[in-house]
Amino acid sequence: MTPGRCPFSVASPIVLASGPAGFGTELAERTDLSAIGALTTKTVTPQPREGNPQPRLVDCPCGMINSIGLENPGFDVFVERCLPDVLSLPTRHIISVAAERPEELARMVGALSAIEGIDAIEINLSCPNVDAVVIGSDRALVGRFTEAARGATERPLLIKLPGDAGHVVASAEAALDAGADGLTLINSIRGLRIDHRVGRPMLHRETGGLSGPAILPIALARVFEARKAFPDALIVGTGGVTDLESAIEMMAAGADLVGVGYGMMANPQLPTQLARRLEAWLAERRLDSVKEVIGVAHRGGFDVP
Ligand code: RRO
Repeated sequence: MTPGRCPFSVASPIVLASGPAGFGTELAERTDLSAIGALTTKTVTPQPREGNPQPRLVDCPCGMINSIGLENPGFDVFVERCLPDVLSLPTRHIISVAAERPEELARMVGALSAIEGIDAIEINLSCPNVDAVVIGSDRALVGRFTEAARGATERPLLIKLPGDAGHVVASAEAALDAGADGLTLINSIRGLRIDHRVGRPMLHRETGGLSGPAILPIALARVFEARKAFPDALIVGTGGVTDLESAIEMMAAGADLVGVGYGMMANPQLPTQLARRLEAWLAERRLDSVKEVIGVAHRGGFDVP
């Protein structure tokens, strides 16, 4: 199927969000990736990064906070040693990259552009675990980074923006004006937990990114606002989707594709289960296509007898 504005066909609108699935190879041993729409790889950066010191994961009611800190082997090692395995996985491949400078971003995107089998490139401008300014919160920076990436590839380009920093529709407009094909909304939301017994932050880095059902309403609002402002943009809605109902909500808000991240950490089978349940639900409701669901909240909802 080709949901909404997606430039390539997918087995399902359910996709794996960047992060928890890593580069997908371990997950592939435990679940059928051909049933899901796409795998988005963990973000890679120009240089290798060790990530933040432990502890860097903490539970929350309705979610968790991570401060992984962009741990990755670096772009060159990723391309040489990991990417061939990623591209052999039986699903669509969205490769996530981040950089501190537009020139570095252009180098990575240009190199990816020359490799067959990459279906889209996601530019992560919204990692909450960096000391520098979150690029996605500043529309001028979003424009500059998107322009650099656009100049280096003709592949579908997604810009991943934060849900909680700056004016998301303004940043989205800057990305689309600079030539992005679509938006991934949203990243995790900056959060904090304190160990009440000792009165200190529970994560070594203090704050981190909150994900899980706790952020679903925030993600829905950003997707809804972006869909209203940009009827033709491809939107990947990510944030707190853990069941069929929340996946339908995300599509109704305007998402063409629905990213699952947190939900697959507890249950690696969740994305394939969701893909199956969505298909069964569409058949049960006698909906011919997911296009009838995507953005339905902007069109007065379903005709419910
Ligand atoms: O690695 C991380 O700390 C991280 C990244 Br790159 C991101 O985009 N979102 C997140 O919650 N954690």
